[in-house]
Amino acid sequence: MLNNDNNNNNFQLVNEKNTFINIKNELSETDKPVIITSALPYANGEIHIGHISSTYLPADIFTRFLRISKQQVYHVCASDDFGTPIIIKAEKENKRPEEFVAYWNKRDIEDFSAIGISFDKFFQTSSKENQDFVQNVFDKLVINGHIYEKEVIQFYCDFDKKFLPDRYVIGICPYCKSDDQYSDLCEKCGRVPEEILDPKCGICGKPPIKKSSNHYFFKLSNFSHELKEWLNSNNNLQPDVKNYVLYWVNEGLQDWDITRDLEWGISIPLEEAKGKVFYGWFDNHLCYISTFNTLLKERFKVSGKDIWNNSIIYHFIGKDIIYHHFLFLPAIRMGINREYKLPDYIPVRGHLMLHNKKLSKSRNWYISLKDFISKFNPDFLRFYLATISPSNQDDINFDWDVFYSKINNELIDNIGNFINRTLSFTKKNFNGIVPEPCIYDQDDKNAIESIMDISKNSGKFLLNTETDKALKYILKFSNFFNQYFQKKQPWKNKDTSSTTLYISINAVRTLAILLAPFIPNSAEKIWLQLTNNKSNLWEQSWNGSSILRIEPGHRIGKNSPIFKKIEKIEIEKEKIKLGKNG
Ligand code: B3M
Ligand code: ZN
Repeated sequence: MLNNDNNNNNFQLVNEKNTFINIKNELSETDKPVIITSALPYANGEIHIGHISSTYLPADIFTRFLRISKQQVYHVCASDDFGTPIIIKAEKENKRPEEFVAYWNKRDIEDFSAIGISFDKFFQTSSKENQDFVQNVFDKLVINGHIYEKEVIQFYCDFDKKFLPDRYVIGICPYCKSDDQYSDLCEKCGRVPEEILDPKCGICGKPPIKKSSNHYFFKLSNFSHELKEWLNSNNNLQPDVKNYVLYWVNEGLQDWDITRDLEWGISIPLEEAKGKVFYGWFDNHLCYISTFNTLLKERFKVSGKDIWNNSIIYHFIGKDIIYHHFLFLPAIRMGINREYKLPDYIPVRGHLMLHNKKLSKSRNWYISLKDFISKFNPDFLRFYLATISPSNQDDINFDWDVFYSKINNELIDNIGNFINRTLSFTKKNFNGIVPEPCIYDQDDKNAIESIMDISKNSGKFLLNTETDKALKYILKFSNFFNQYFQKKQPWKNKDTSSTTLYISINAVRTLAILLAPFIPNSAEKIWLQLTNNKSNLWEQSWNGSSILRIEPGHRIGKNSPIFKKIEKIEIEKEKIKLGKNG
């Protein structure tokens, strides 16, 4: 890689184009735009660290990585505004549902931006644009013969005077016989029960009565064959997930009731369906598309459809909504003749446990994002979660002691220490000016080699949405440089210290770029201290990171430690607080 005739300081990179690993060339369909969606949070409560770990952080790291590698990328999301729980909670607070969801939509935006989740647009399923889009899709499904009307007997609570859809009927799953399951989703076996056994009203606990009502059904069963074909032919889907979705299809798919007798929802565009709205799971995933369309219209005054169909599509989700994303979502797109293409990737992530117990808002066993970031640097949460999250659906565990040691030992003692010692040494001994390198020995050559290789190695994993593996490489890189610095002892070896620092400063530059998707705020700080220039931040793309770009003579900015260590006492406080809830 390095054309170094002996130990002169005249080394050159052999033709940049050939030696660079052009990350973009490794993207299978290179220049296509990438559309990333994150599952929509319900607009009825605060975002907690479990949401961040299963969906928003993996999606955001991926988005930021593509952005700095100059890929055209759009990350969209929205609040999921409909559903009975929202109506009930709004009622309790004496608010109209519109007001209630507007509050949570705003809170979500604040919370997400506080932890650096960077959406291109965060919309609402109750937006006019989504309502129009959903009604239009329904009309097309009707024309294509995929909708039929049927009388259904529904649960109704005579005490609460409400039809009790979905989450408001609790009972025994007819498939796996687990009790205490929702009528629309068994959390034990992941299936959507046709009819739950031994039903109870989720509000008052009394057994509900049955009442009849006319509903509209989507003929999911029409799509078994096409779904199987799609699942079998899409090699980007996680094989384990694909296998049990195929198993569900082989068991036989039930048609899907997409109507609810409620006032709050997207109304069904048929005269005879007055007072009925769509089930939230009919409209929410369509909001991925309507949000993207709205974004394109706002940003470029163009329709989104062509770009959608010419893009690589990723839907990031948690594992409890596999059924909806692998069956309902594709079938509905098939039902409108794939006017909008199906996803290429559906990265599925597991749950986050808290000290080995399942998160639960009702038992107060969770950590809200707002609470977390009021006490700790938001990048600490991003770093910790990114190091422990595999690119599969295994559950992971949040543990305060592990958090403490990962941040203090890996992020700060390893990465922070290397950056700080390099920059402060330059300040003290070279007046803040990057020195002219002199001789290169084998260690120096190895160090340069590792700067050349790192973006290829970590970029490869990031492209595959394997964020934990990418981060491990970066930690190894930083560790290598700590050892290099230690071994070269620039404080003693005055004759070689300029080479050591020249190379180390360029390693810091590389670290700033590599870390940007993971810990964006801290990476900006590193960049600022290094370049003294905020305006051309990231003008160097990921592709260009494998090169010594900071030239001798450059004056670095003011430096101070990037991170502040966590005190043991802060962790003990959090553990005591948890202990009270557990
Ligand atoms: N609002 C949240 C969930 O069930 C649900 C996701 C919708 S994604 C289209 O986790
Ligand atoms: Zn009741």
